[in-house]
Amino acid sequence: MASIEWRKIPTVLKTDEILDKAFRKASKQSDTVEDPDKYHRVRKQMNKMVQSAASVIDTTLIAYVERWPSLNALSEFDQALVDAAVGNDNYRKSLGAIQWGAERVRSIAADTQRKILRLRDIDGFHQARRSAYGRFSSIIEQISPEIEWLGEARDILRKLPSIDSNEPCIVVAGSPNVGKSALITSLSSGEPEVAAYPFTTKQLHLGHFMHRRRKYQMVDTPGLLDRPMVERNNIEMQAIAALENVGDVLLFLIDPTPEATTSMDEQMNLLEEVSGLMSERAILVVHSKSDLHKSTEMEDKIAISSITGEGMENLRKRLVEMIAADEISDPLNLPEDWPRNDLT
Ligand SMILES: Nc1nc2c(ncn2[C@@H]2O[C@H](COP(=O)(O)OP(=O)(O)OP(=O)(O)O)[C@@H](O)[C@H]2O)c(=O)[nH]1
Ligand SMILES: [Mg+2]
Repeated sequence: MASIEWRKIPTVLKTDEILDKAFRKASKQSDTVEDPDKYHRVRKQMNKMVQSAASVIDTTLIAYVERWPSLNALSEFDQALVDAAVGNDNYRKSLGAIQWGAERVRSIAADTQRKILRLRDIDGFHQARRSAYGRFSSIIEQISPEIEWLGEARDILRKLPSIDSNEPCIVVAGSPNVGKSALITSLSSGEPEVAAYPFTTKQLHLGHFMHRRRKYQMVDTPGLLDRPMVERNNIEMQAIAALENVGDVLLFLIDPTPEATTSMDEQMNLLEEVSGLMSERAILVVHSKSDLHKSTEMEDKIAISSITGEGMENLRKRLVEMIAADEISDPLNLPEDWPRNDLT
């Protein structure tokens, strides 16, 4: 599934801007009509105005429906994000209303064309044009709450992180202040992207490193795990559950220093809670801030420092191995050193 480029969603015009644009274009079009006979000229002009106004409105509205991704085509993670950010029901309802508006406008334009063909007087042509304009305005008026909603939703969705679900993704979790963001920054090639989660005021770090031409994405979970499970609201729970869909590996970071914001006991409780949520995901437990403590030489524990870089290469290697181990079961995704007879 391709990732959504929320940032590329075009601006949504205000309702009066849509109508202005349509009526302005229509007047210009009517000026292009040439016919020496006034009766025929007016008839053509009035019809042309209605058809071109309708076409502008229709194209504008349909462009929204088409440029906005259909929710069903989104990954579960993106669906959960959109739901948390703006509400999936509102999303569907608004796009549905806008599509309805476009269809109504098209059908009014077709009716008007037939009517103008039947009419026999200049006043009637003008009258039919005015009536069509009035109906266009009232259709747009009717869907104006949805158009306005779409404009606001765009501003929120633009700030969502874009995760490419075709590439591996590592979700970095842990108690507040353990060094999640610092780890992503340190492991990233280049500056990590900073996005905003809709459900917390905190900033979300999205970084990646490359290994054998694959992009390993890393995403932060700020503010999601700050509170005990029972106090978390629905949206946070949804977001946590969504993590299971996006991540190939959950990297759980523990700050073992005595200065840690959260006690070791509480951090272990959180690890247990999170393990319960991630029924299918591999979890890698990593100790942070190794520059501040003498890393206890536990055989399976990785200790890293985002400041000195200690343990980073080892961590990267482990992540790549864990993700690769997962993928051998996929016959289309052979490991790179897989022997191929057809090449020799
Ligand atoms: N000495 C040392 N300090 C670190 C290291 N990693 C992070 N820190 C410090 O720990 C603090 C928290 O780091 P962050 O990366 O913001 O932690 P976080 O887990 O993202 O915090 P939240 O987003 O608030 O949950 C900052 O003051 C960092 O400078 C490290 O490896 N060594
Ligand atoms: Mg952080």
